[in-house]
Amino acid sequence: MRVHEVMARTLEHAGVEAVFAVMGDANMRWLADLSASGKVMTYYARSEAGAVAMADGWARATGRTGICTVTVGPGLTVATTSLLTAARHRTPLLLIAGDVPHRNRAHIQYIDQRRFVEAIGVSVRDLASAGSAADDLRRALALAETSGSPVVLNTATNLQDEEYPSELEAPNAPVVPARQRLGADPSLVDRVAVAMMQAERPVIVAGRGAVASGAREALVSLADRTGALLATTLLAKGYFRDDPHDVGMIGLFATELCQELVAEADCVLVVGASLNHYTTHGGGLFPQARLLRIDTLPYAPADGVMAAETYLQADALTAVLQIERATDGARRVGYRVPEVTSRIRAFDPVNPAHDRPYDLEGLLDPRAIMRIIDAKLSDRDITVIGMGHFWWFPIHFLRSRADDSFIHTHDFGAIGQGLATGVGAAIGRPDRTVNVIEGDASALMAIQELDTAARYGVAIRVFVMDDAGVGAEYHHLKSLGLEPRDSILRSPDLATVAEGFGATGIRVDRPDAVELLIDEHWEGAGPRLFDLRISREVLSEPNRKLWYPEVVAPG
Ligand SMILES: Cc1ncc(C[n+]2csc(CCOP(=O)(O)OP(=O)(O)O)c2C)c(N)n1
Ligand SMILES: [Mg+2]
Repeated sequence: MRVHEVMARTLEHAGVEAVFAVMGDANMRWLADLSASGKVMTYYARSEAGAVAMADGWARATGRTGICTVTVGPGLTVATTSLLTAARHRTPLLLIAGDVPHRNRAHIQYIDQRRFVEAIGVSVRDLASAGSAADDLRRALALAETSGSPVVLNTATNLQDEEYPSELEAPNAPVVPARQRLGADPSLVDRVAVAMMQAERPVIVAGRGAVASGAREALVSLADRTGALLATTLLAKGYFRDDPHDVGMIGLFATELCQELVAEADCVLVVGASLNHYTTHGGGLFPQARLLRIDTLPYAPADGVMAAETYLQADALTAVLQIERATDGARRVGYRVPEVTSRIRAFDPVNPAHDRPYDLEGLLDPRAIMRIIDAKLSDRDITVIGMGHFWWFPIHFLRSRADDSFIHTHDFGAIGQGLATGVGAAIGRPDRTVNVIEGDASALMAIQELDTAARYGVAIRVFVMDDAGVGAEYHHLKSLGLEPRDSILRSPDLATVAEGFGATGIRVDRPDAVELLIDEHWEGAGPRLFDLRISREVLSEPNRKLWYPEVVAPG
């Protein structure tokens, strides 16, 4: 048996379900082997950036390790931005890259792939020899899974062509043992419990690590005991939905009420969130608070982020249960005084009465569109959100219905990641419906993946917030007093473009027809792209705060 066949069989033995690929000379052999036995579904994307983003979306939506493959050299370089997005998100992902034969530097597609991948901070392994091929592949898979991050495996074509020197046997035990929950050091747990019980105005902030750990009930119970208010980061948006003490998201997307209350906190317990410049308002989010943190990762001080007084390196659920056991059994009012609870109850962040008026010049109002979509979403929907000026609209106006209602793609600050991530998520979760919300410039960076969605009959809704231009730059230039003209770019007829790919394209440009058109194509086979011709004038509130800090209250 040749090594390329060993690679295919090893993936099958590992229970791999889906591989996202762009075929090239350096990965075609084992892809052909996979196809011949038909045990693993292979999805061919239209660009390597798309293939990797699809594997990332698949992994995020299924909670499993995403598998993708690209050919040597340019295959890998085209994939880079998506690989970095997955790395920043810490998505478990294996990227099997072809590599030139015999490290031949004269090969036109040669780059030092190891150094290239190392330079972007991603783990890299090589297929070392024909005899170690199965082990090398298994180890790379296990590393992706246990590190919870992407791994690139370079596979030189000369090795793929060699004869495997022994019989290939399926492993008789799982390659990776079951995940474990690590508890916190009891002496540190006591410190956190005492700090929380002493606090007058405690706040608990949950991040994606809390969600992954299933810590909601334990956090609500600890908050009830300590009188804490509940908040989340963007990645855990809506985790405490329906709780009367939920103040929503901290950071760039926080509401005025959340910002005011969190700013007054005297003790903040952050659970499963890495805290960055954006979540902490450049480090100044809770100036008076003692900061306590729980995270599975080793403590890593970040620039501009306040230091934690106590840091528990532990699983969120396990540590929170430990903290509650260590409290003295008393129940405290804490931050839940009547004045605060009634302010939270009375606050409606999406009340249309608070919408600022704009001259829309006959175009659509992005806020109105979001309200229409929000009314139609259910707990079966997963919504993938890109980044750009438009992203505040879905983030602010769409409510979460389930802990996994949203997938965000801004991890590396790259636009253009939403569409392919959404296609991968939809392939991974046929039991759910995936919606993608992208900007026009972002959608056009990956529009060819609509073809992938159409080819595989992926029933996905793509909403393009089409302001005919790079809206983020339009508003930023204006705020700097500079000419915004160059940020305006005519949009092509995206509905016709979609039809060309075999998708359904719906141009939505009349305010009175929005609801009807969205309704008509809400359900359907294959991808549907809604080209929503919105006004670029409606400024997002976070951008207003960033760029026009002197304008505060809505009006
Ligand atoms: C790959 C990449 N290129 C460029 C940028 C800079 N950038 C940030 S937001 C943005 C505008 C995106 O336009 P669009 O998708 O139409 O969304 P809008 O801002 O118009 O709502 C751009 C170009 C980036 N972040 N990433
Ligand atoms: Mg735009």
